[in-house]
Amino acid sequence: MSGERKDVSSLGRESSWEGVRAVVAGFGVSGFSAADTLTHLGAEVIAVDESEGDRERREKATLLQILGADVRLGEGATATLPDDVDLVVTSPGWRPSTPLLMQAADRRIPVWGDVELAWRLRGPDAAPWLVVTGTNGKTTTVQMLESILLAAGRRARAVGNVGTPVLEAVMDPAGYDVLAVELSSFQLHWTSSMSPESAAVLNIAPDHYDWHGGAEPYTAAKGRAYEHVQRACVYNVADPQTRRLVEEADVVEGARAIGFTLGIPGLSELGIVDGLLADRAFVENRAEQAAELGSVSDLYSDASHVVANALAAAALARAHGVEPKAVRDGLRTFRPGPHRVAEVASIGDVRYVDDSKATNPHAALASLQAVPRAVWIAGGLAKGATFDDLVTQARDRLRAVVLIGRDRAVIADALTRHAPEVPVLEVETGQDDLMDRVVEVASSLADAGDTVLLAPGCASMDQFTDYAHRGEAFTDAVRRLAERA
Ligand code: UMA
Repeated sequence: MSGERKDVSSLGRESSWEGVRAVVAGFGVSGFSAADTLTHLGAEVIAVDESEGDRERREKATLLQILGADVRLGEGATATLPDDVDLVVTSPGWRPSTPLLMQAADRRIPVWGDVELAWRLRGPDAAPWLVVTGTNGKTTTVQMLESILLAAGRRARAVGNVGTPVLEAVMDPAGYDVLAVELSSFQLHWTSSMSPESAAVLNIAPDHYDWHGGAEPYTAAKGRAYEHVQRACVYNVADPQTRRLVEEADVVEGARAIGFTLGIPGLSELGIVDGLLADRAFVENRAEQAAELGSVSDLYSDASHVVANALAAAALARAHGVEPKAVRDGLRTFRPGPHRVAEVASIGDVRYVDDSKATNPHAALASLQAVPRAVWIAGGLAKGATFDDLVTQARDRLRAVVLIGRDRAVIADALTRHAPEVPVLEVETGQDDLMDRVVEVASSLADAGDTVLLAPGCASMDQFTDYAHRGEAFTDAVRRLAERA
């Protein structure tokens, strides 16, 4: 190794990045945005990814190479950290135990996530961040929040884990008034200097333990959302862990703790009174008054997790200064994205519902609790989670279970332990017509009034590209079944 390492700790948007040698780990959505931004700032960028990827990725690589970056794609490209590196910017999917990141730790090279880089590159009049995290509901919540902010006339955008990298919004020359930022536990793990205007942790349940190494580090990563919050730390009254994280956070003097509850709100809380969303936190006379933020019937669903998400989004918007009317209008016009409790068809008195987005047991349980009786389709990659709680709580709603995917035995074992009376059928992996077979088996087990529910409680990548691909395969198979019926 040669050359003295450059200190990157105080570099921002206006600094000179010339001569800074930065390795970008991963060339997916966030890796490209990081490599592109750093190249434009004048850094010497080496982007590495273990996979060559598709044509689009190779075209992006060519583009960056023309701009002067060194893009190394394919097997072996990520094995060794190059010499003379000043900074590593990692993609969220990379585990801290990945050899390249371990080498960076051994050599005491700073490792930032793309979100940390984005925070450091905000301009002097940058848009404040309203951060949303939690095991489930964060994408829906951040999109509800975006809808409210737009209804209030703000130039706002939902960014982060929802799909658009935060860096893209931060570097956008047109700028925004405010950003609704969804952050995953992976992104939070690599974030340290962020100081959001407000932040909400919606709930905490087992997920991604394989990445973080257990419950404690996973929860701690979620808690980072509250660090350095300026105005409001929004927590879930029904989930004491979220409140504890607020209490443990080092916030800016004057920041408030704001609860949301499905019950009647106390002081400094948002909640429900006679079917109305009520704010007892951001009103003049909190002791005696509440502001009405619309009605539960305005929401696209009255399922309890949807109401809870709406209250959290409303709390962040109210902390930002949004008027009650805009909260109501934004929530009323909001519709969720596909594969989130989406009704696909009704065939002979049986409903078919696609909740492929339910990628952990907590989300799958919320889905099961919204139907009286289900033929439940589950399985995939369990990510270290267990299903005992889910089966115990949902047992009485299960007509039957159809299991798919690599970790299906984890669910089968929990069913044997806690619901031995429920019929369980396993559909072998690796079949071309997997979802046709699954839907056929599920429909043969369903009675009139039942719901065939795809809420896998697992990630999809053992059999599908992602949860959307899995949901589309299910939807297509149900449509084919409807045509035959
Ligand atoms: N890679 C390696 N070596 C590794 C691991 C990954 O080379 O050891 C490469 C892969 O080949 C791939 C790239 O790194 O090309 C992937 O990076 P990534 O997995 O971090 O994915 P991105 O494309 O950068 O997308 C990420 C988020 N992905 C994950 O957190 C896994 C996206 O969230 C997010 O939308 C995007 O940044 C923009 O911020 C997706 C997600 O599944 C939707 N999130 C998880 C969830 O919601 O449960 C957390």
